[in-house]
Amino acid sequence: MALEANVIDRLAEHLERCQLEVRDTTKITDEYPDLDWQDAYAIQDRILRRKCARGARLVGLKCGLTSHAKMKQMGVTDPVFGFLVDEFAVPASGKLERRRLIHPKVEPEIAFVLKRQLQGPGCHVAAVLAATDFVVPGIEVIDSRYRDFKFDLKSVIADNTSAANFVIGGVPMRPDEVDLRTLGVVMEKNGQVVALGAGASVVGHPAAAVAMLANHLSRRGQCIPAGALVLSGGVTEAVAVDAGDHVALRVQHLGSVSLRFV
Ligand code: OOG
Ligand code: MG
Repeated sequence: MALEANVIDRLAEHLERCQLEVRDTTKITDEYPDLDWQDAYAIQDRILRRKCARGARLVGLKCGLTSHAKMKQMGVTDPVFGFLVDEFAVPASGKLERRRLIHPKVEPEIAFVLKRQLQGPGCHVAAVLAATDFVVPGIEVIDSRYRDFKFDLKSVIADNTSAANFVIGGVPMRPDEVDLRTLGVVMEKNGQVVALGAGASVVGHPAAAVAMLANHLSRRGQCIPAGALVLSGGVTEAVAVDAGDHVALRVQHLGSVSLRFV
């Protein structure tokens, strides 16, 4: 760790306030260029602790920047991982208030719900499939707290990988009922197709992203707990949204899920 504990606390408080007060900020590596990977995840952990202290519940985890489309869009090279709490969840076909977000974007995701915990190191696609109860379509709403959505990997990790909201829905399927690599994904905004892809866009197989998450956590002495919801990462580029927009995601065999920005 390169930063003092009090600096970690201060940066966590700053980033979380930006989220709660709906304002953007410069990226934290501008002020702390020596910030290391451990510091970045420590800041994220402090944000989670702040939320839990106020009564939030950890409900899942997310993988980010797991597709080439997303890496290219954001100008980065490696996946990142974040947390999901209950207050991020939006009911299926529900509404989200635009004024609570800085500059929201939506992305299509394949979500996993685990029936058994996943422990790395050495976690792989088959272990993920064996531990998965079901998969469902999900729309993630990301909202970087950084100005103009511009960041580097350490800054975005500290900012809980831009997590803001998510909605899951459609038809839950067991992982042996579908081929997750060839699943077609269609996202529409106001009835127009805005993003198209297939499961394999996510590191070759969406379950491989979940395995990467388990292996990442094992380096920090953690695992993915049973019952966790895991977003495997945007299949396509994220699409900007505004008040009045209706977003629908259709995933082959898994039905559809939607939300509206008001
Ligand atoms: C970082 C979060 C990326 C995904 O699915 O790739 C992410 C960002 O693009 O702001 O959630
Ligand atoms: Mg995402």
